[in-house]
Formats: sequence, C-alpha cells, structure tokens
Amino acid sequence: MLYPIVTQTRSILDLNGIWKFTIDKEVEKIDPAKPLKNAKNIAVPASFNDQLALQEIRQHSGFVWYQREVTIPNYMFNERLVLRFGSATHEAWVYINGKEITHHKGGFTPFEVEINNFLKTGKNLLIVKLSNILDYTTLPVGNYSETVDANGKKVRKVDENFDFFNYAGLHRPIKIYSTPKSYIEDITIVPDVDLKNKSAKVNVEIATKGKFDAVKVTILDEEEKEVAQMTGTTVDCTIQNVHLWQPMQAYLYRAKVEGIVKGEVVDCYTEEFGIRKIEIVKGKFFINGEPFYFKGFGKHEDTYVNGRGLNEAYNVLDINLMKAIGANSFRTSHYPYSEEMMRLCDREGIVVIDETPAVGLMTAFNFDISALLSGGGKKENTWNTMHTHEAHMQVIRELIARDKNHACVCVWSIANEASNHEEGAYEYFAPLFALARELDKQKRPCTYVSIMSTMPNTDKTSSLTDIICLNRYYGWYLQHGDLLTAEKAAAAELKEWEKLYPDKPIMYTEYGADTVSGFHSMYGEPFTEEFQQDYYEMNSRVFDGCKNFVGEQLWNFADFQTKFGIFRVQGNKKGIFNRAREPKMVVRYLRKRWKSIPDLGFKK
Ligand code: BDP
Repeated sequence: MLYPIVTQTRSILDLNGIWKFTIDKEVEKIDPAKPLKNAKNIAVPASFNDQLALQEIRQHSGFVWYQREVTIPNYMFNERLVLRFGSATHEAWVYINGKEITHHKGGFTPFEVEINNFLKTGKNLLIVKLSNILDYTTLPVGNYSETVDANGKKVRKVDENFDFFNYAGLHRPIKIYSTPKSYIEDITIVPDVDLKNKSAKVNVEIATKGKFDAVKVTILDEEEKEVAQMTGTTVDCTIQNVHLWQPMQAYLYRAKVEGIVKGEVVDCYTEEFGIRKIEIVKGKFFINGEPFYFKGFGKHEDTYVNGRGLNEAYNVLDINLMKAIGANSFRTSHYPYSEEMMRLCDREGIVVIDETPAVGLMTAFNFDISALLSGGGKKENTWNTMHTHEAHMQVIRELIARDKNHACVCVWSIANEASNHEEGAYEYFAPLFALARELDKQKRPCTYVSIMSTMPNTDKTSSLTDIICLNRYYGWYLQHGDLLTAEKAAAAELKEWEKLYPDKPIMYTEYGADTVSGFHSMYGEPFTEEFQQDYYEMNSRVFDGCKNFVGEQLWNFADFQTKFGIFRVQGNKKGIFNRAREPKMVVRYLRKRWKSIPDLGFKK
C-alpha cells in the first residue's frame, strides 16, 4: 500500500487539526447526517483520552464520534480522490454527508476509500464513528463486559489483557489525496544482493489501475543520478557498485514509476528503498554478510497528551536518544507503529523488528493479586477460548502490505507473549507463519517473542521461528531482587535453548526492572536507580556468555501509561528514560556498554 505523497501528478489535502468530538452515551441515537450535538474541540492526530481533562472521557469504553467539514477545491474534482486514515483505533465507520462510505477494523494499519461519488461542491460533512472495544476476537485482546447500572443503562467495559493503556482515537494523519483516473496502485521492490560482486539485482513489480501505454521505472541514487531505467510492470535491473543500506548508515535509492499515455506522464510515484541482505546462518543474524548485534529496545507509541497518537517530535527525539547511547534497533512492541516512524527509521538506519498487534493472547494474563490469592487466578484455556485467528491473518496481511518495502524492517514479529506453551498453540501459529512467509517477497525472518512460561521444554511453537526471542525477567518477576540466583537461572535457560537449537540465533526482546526516577538506595533495593543498573549489569554478563546470543532489546525505552493495577504506579516504570525522556542513572552504563559493542561483527 502506497504512502500518500505529492508528486507532479498527485496532491494532498491535509485533514489534521481541530475536529469536533463527543463520546457516545448511547442514550440518544446519533445521526451521522447531522452535525454532532454538544461536541467538543479535539486535536487530530492524537488519542482522545488525555485531551479533555474529564474522567468520563479518559476512561470511556464504547463508541466515540469525530466530525469535521471538508471542502474540495473545484480543480480537484476531475481527479480520483481518496480519503485515507493512517489508523483509526480500533474500529471505524466513516460517513460523508450522512452516507457510510467505509468501515475498518484494526487500530494500527491504514485504510482508504475513493470518495468522488460521495462529495458535493462546497462543504461536506465528514463523520467518523469509532469503537475502542477490544474482546476475544480482536487484536489486541481485551476482556470485554457489559453490565447494567442503577438506571438500567448499559455500561461497557474494556479491561486490557495487556500492559498498556487502551488509548484510542484518530491516531495518525488523515488525508485526502488525489491521483489521476488511471493510476499506479502499488509497488513492490525486492533487492537481491551479490556481496562478492558488490552488485544487486532489484526486482520492481507495479500494479496499476486504468489504461497506460507504458510504465517506466527509473532508479535514482542519493545524488539523483540515474542508475537504471526499465519499461514494464515486472522489471529487473542490476546495480553495480551498489551502496548498501547498513545499520546506522542508511542509503536509500528511489524508484520513480511513471504511467505513460501517448508519450505523456499521466501518473507518477516515487518509492524510496534500501538495498541490504539479511540471512540467518549457524546461529548468527547477518546483515550484508556480517553478524549483526541488536542493541536497543522494546518501545511504545506513548507520550504525554498525544497518548498513542503520532508525535513526530518525540519520534525524532527517541531516535536521537537511541543514537546517543549506541543503540541500533527496536521492536514495534506491541503493534505496528506509524508509517512516519517507519520512514524515519529507513532514513536513520535503525533496524526494526516489526510486530503485529497480537498481544494479550493468553487467558491467564492477570494483574489481579486478589484473584491469585484466592486460588490461582484465571484459567489457561487460550486456544479454545479466543477467536482471534481471522483478525490475526488480517493484521499480517495489512502489515506486510504496508511495510514490505521498508529497508528498516529486518524481522517480522507475529505476536508478543502468547500462550505458546498451551495445547493448540502450534495449530494456531503454523498457518500464520506460513502466511507471513508467503506474503513477504523479501523473505525476512519471522519470529514471535515469548513469555517466561514458554520455556525450551514447554514451548510448542519454537520450531516455527527463525530467531528465539525471549522476554525474560529473572531478578524482577522471578527471584525478585536476588540477582545472584537470577543470573544462574538466566544463564541456565540460555544453555538449554542453545542445546535445543544450535543453529538458531537467540536474543532478549524484553528484560527490565521498574525504576522510579530519583529513588536511590545503598542496599540494591528494587525500584531504585542503583538496582536497575545492577540488574542490567547482571544481564549483560549472561548475554556475553552465550555464543549464539545476537541481541539485547531491553524493556522499556521509556516509562509508559498502563491501565490501573496494583503493580503499576501511574504506569509502567521500566523505562531507562522516564516518560518525559529524562535519563535514569543506568543510561550511562548502557551507553558505555553499547558504544563498545560494534553493530556488525561483535560475535563472529
Ligand atoms: C511483558 C509484556 C510487556 C509488559 C512487560 C512488563 O510483553 O507488555 O509491559 O512484560 O511487565 O509481559 O513490564
């Protein structure tokens, strides 16, 4: 799916800004043909939750409505006009002038609809109804309930089955873009590097709609120099003396695609791409023929006020903070991040593990200590109870369609912390891995990241994965505060994985300790900045002792907002930066360690 850009044949109307907003109290039916009553001003893109300073809005579960007027300049009416949402969380019904024109389920991928037939000259009323309901059929997974209050009114409640706040709203840019009536619909670029000869074969496949006499593809380098020119919709070229996209040293080529009628360029789109080779050989993760070592983070899209909404200044800052401490990668835990962030990572050379929103696939997930005390908490029965397979297939399709050309995307993560140890997990996951592998023409490695209950002897799905990705909290959730015992347990587990899969790379995709900025102790007490540093030093020793260990992505880059819970004090505090991105003490230790570990060639 192409990202909307302005070219000589395409333009964009930006619909970001102040919209009207109201929560749906489900007392009176809302008519999408009329302006919303008693609506408040709200900024788009952003989560709605933290903008209005009202408890009932922040905690609202159910439906909300957004509205704005749209006027299309007359000169644009001859073009094909497409309304595009970067995302709408989690389910959207879109109306123009009272007519439903599209519907999309899934809060982290873009969708679009042609709107020529629904528009009139002058003002048009654009209304979006959103649901933030998550249940056992959606991704992420929510515990959904409906009760009735004292007045007989239905009360909906979504209890997150995961550890981040269920922010919702129009999270990403909304645009109307134009294309000619005959247009370039999609571009798929697959580079194949010949490292020995320093060359690359680049395959470009173009989907078009309408009639073109010819399609021309020109490959340009960063100096705008033409390196190849081809005609056709499935074309190959070979680039000699190729500039590779390297971790932290990005190089981007551009494929300029032109649809031609009678010698005239009717439509034109330019797609950036990087050329790099990813391979897994004998327990190592190679980029461009050298073993790569992941240093970085699990993150969140989470900032003050914007919530999970796009915040480009924070994206830029986060990447610069990563660079400042010698990191080279992150995982889009626990959902696809904005297209804007992916484009930035292409430019900056950040290596990304691109994750679906499959989080919460575990009936036993619980932060409820009273339930634990009164008999073991929730029951394990995930694969018979949850019905997320269809949603899971859909997000894999939509994620790969969106991100397939990104050089920064080096691994797909199919899920985070599912019940991979339960009976039925293999049957659930095998078709998902097969689908991802079939759809991705670049054949990137696929993985899932596993929870501590999924051990070498209990994981039912590890044979499916290309990399063993572990979320491990030895010394925090287990052996809490006892780093000596934790170190032994962590090292012992890695040995078992190495024995089981001598040829699969192993990495940590989460490890961390809640730490409150400004808490200190002489006695290595948990929650203090000293303990956080001791914890990371302990883990570093374990990693360095494991031959096939290819990376450390800690949890979390920054403190982030979660649902209420007795394990959370205004959110999760495992950040090495706080939510404002101020460093905790451990940042100095990590900077020293990571700056001394090269991105390529660390463990030969
Ligand atoms: C893991 C989850 C992550 C949590 C983290 C934690 O993948 O979402 O925030 O642990 O508990 O279970 O801090």
